[in-house]
Amino acid sequence: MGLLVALDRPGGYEELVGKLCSRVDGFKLGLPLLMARGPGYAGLLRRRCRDALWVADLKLADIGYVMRLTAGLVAEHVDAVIAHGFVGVEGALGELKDYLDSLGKRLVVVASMSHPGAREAYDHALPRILETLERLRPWGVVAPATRPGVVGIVRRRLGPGVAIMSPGVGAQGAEPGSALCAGADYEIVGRAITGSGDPVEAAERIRREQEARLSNCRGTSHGS
Ligand code: O7M
Repeated sequence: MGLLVALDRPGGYEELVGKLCSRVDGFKLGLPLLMARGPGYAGLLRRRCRDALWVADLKLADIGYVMRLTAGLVAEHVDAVIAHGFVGVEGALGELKDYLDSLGKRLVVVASMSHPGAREAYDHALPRILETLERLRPWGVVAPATRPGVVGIVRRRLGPGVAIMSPGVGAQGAEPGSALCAGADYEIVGRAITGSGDPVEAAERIRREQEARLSNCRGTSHGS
């Protein structure tokens, strides 16, 4: 059971990361924050919480050459980098994965998204993206907590060896634990924690809700 906090809004997060460090599993750094503060800020935050999983959410979608250049700017400061799944393996995700492998870093690929517009194109592409993921075998995959059915499809297709992280819990309406019940390893939560008057209390409450829902669904469906 995992909780990743999305740090998106440009701002200072040193104190928050220190407070949340023992309560969450990792942090996902969004583009607005990385663009405003620069890639080195990821390293500065990381020093506040070394054992957490640190993910740069660049949502890369380009040719391999450019994705490697972009990922290379931040890779030394994080454990994993996120790219879009629709760009394909040859000349794109395959090159990025080889590059990150050579640095000892992990690739996380978006299978589908959490917002309603994902139904317009992304969901139609899911069968093809699953083929890409089967060939590529990235360390992690992003699938939407707002549509746990998609999380289940990804888990069944890729098996237990991939880390699934699911955004959409809280501000976008998904309940804590709903994606975990569908097979995700981590739920990504941004505003419900970072926008709360008491982020520590919010993170602890979400943890409790994840645990409650997970023990409930495991009890009723044996975790399937
Ligand atoms: O909890 P929120 O809604 O404040 O933030 C959600 C975070 O998850 C935010 O950082 C988004 O960029 C991210 N996200 C989505 O909301 N939907 C997606 O489909 C995918 C992501 C994501 O993390 O992609 C890697």
